[in-house]
Amino acid sequence: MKLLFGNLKFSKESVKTKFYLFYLLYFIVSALVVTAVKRQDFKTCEQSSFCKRNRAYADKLTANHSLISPYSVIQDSIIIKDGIISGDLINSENNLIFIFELHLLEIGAARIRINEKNPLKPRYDKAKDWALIQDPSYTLEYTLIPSKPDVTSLSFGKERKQAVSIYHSPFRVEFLVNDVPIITLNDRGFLNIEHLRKQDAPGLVDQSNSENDQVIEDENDLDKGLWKETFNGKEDSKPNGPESIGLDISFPGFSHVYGIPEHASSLSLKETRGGDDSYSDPYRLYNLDVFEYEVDNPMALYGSIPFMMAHRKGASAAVLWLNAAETWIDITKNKEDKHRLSSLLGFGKLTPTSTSTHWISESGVIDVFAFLGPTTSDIFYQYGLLTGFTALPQSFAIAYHQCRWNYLNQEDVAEVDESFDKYDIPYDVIWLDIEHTDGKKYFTWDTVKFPTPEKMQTNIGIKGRKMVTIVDPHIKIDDNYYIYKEAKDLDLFVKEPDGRIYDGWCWPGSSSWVDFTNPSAQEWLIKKFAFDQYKGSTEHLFTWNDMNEPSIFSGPEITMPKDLIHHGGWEHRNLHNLYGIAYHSATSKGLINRSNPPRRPFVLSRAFFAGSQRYGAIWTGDNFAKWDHLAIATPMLLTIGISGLPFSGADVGGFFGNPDTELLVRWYQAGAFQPFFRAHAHIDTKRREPWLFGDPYTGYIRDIIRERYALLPLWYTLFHEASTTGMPIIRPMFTVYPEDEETYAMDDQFFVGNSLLVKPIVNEGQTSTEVYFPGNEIFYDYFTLKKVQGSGKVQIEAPINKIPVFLRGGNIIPKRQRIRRSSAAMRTDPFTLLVALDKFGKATGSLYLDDGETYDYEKGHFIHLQFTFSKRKLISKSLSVLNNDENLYAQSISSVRVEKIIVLGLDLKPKHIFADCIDCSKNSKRELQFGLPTTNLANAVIIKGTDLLITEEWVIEFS
Ligand code: NBV
Repeated sequence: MKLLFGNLKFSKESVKTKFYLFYLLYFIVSALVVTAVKRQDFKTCEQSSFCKRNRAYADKLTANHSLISPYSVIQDSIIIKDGIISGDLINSENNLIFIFELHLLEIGAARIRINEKNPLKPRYDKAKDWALIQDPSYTLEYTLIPSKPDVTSLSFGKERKQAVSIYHSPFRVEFLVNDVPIITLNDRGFLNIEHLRKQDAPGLVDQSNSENDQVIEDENDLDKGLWKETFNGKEDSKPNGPESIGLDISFPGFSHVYGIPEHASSLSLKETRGGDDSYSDPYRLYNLDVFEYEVDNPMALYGSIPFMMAHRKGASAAVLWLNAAETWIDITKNKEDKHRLSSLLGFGKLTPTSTSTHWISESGVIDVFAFLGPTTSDIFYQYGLLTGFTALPQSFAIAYHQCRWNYLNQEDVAEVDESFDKYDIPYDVIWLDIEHTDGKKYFTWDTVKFPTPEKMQTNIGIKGRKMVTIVDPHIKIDDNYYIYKEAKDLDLFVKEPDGRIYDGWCWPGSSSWVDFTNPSAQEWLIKKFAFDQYKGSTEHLFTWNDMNEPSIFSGPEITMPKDLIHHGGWEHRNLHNLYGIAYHSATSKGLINRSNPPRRPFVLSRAFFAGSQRYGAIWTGDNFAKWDHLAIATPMLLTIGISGLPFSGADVGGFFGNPDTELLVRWYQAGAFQPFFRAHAHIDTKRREPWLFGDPYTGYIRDIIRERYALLPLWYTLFHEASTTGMPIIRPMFTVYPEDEETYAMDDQFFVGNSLLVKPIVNEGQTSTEVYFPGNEIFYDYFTLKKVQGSGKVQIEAPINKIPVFLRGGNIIPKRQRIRRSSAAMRTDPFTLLVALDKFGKATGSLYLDDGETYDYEKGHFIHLQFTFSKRKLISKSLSVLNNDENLYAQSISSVRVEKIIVLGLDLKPKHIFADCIDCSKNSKRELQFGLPTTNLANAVIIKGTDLLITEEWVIEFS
């Protein structure tokens, strides 16, 4: 406790002191006593007045089929021009007019925007400025389809396979692919835009609520919270009154929807109204620091990506609900055949399930993107073109990270660093949490514990290792703290409605929060990372952004009051979910700019939004050292990955509590197959560095960390793929087997890329597990290289030293098998190719490599190889220019060899193996030595000690 609160100083004002003491006590008690989420700290839909109103509106329409949406297109208002269809809508209940625009986009998507035509004042519309990389271009490839007078239909895309129909009255939009509807908007009539109004405007308030009078018994209840809302004694002044938006989005014929992270929930999203296994609350998107979060829960967590994907046989579709205010999403599934689907999809008499979703946001405009696929990879690409692909990280960032709250001092850091060498365990990054600072003043050092930070970083830097320090967004109110002083003088802080700087409570005590949505604040923070500004920082130092939801101990729901004011006069309620990305973005740019020429940044953030993938990695926050938290990490990370943010991980070992040895070993095994691989622990937990457990456990941990290092070439190649195509790095089964319905809800096993099937063991005492091997394909045990017998569900042995991992026939994966102390030490190590043949004797794979640090790859300094095995020939071809004098990277590794090739599954054993170069004049055909191990079932051929260069194109023939 002393460590936690030792540096807190109290305000002189006694009232304030009492207030702070209350929170201090509250957090001490929370930390010590409570072992479960405090639900009462966080709102339910019922307690969030706009959510309640919109749910009630939906209930009214659902209960009474004669009621229809009051929104319709005003006759003759539709204009079609340059890929935009626009028109006016009228709400017949209050005669208010709205404008809608439908943009047909070049990327194979469409966008619908709806706003008030004459709002009292502008509604917030800036989420797009943070989420999108640019305003997407409209396609001119479209054709008007003749239809009834009250329907406007167009087909679009090069082959006109996509179509949209706008039904005028009631207003409804339907997207079709190959004439089959895949997304419909306002199908159920839940469109609801609470127009901006004056509180005393006669009739207006009543009018908005008259909509609810048939179903809601206590009408007054819905009036509550229109102009003022109180939660847990904290008042939201709501000067703008009600301003929510709601819309239903249906996916006809789809029984599974995915996405909308972050929730500790399953991959295939659950029903939130009426289903058998239903949650009672909608999924909530509101970036929150939920202390000791529970699994299997739709409660909001640290990040929000309002992206949802639907998938069924033959089709995938997705939507992005571009809104950064508090958002709730209800999900229902129904078996009614309202959509002509049975015949269209060839279901015969079977009625397909459809999924209907209801999106409710507190403020802003309706801005929805519909991605029309038709495949999941098309959607990943379309979404990436819109919000940006993940930034290619430095290579150290995908290796192993060692963290704890906190490494105590420089000696501790040195000892941990040396112990990794002593116990022969590779690691790349050591992390320092909040205790490294002088009184939680970020960008400073506790000079007693860390007197020579530069020296400390150099000491680990010379081993090729890095350090990360935490930089949180709460800024201690202290005129002697240069960061506070500068931000105050530059007028960068978030304000109270009355114009005073907001003063809240966080780790340093009284704190203020910089408004990173202000461009001047972005500019300012970027500069703070310059080496001469952040004293004690070196090129070996990288950054961790925590608490950026933002987490505020004294705030409502442990976050920022919604009526605080940001740049441009916008209330916090409009942009809450952007605070984290705005902070992450400036931090990441700061790290890029501090070096000349620029270097790739590494910034881990806890809060995120659509587009955060451009700035770095995220993690799933404060999990528990419990088996169910280990289990939930897989669906959580898969969900985040398919929502455009592939670089994510969960604290290995579990943040709270002490894992027993078995749990820790299992967690390392799972973590080694997460894109971001970091062990972390709460300050009150026992030390748990890998060597503290003794053999055989330390050995098991060592083995799996080493395996991660051996597979770094595969991981890096997958990061490159993600950064150019949007493909997730770890992939749900349904994205790899889109036609296999068995996989649609599967979230306890997954693929790394398309080649490694992983099933983490997540139950105590478990030593075998059922793995699903789809598609009648060949799989090989990754560790023993033996062929898996059988397909479908197969029982697999999984003793404590083994995580079930399988290599899928048809794939070639690159590895580096020399054991080193860090990834940097592997830079010029030779490669091993693991070739796993499918039943046709074929396989493909690739390898992407560059310097792993700079942006030189943008200028052609990289190698990208394509490996193919077919007709008993293995060919390595380059997808880029290798021999160019200007490819400095290729030059720098020109002596690196492929030293070993293992081929699994050859039908006939080879008698001779010859290697030759491709397209080269020299006569270089030579015979290679090989071995034929007899002990395994996979007909393995092992070629060792080859002289094949990684920077040459070559062919190997198995005769
Ligand atoms: O900075 C301390 C911790 C950090 O270790 C953790 O990873 C974050 O998620 N931080 C939260 C604040 C305190 C949590 C109880």
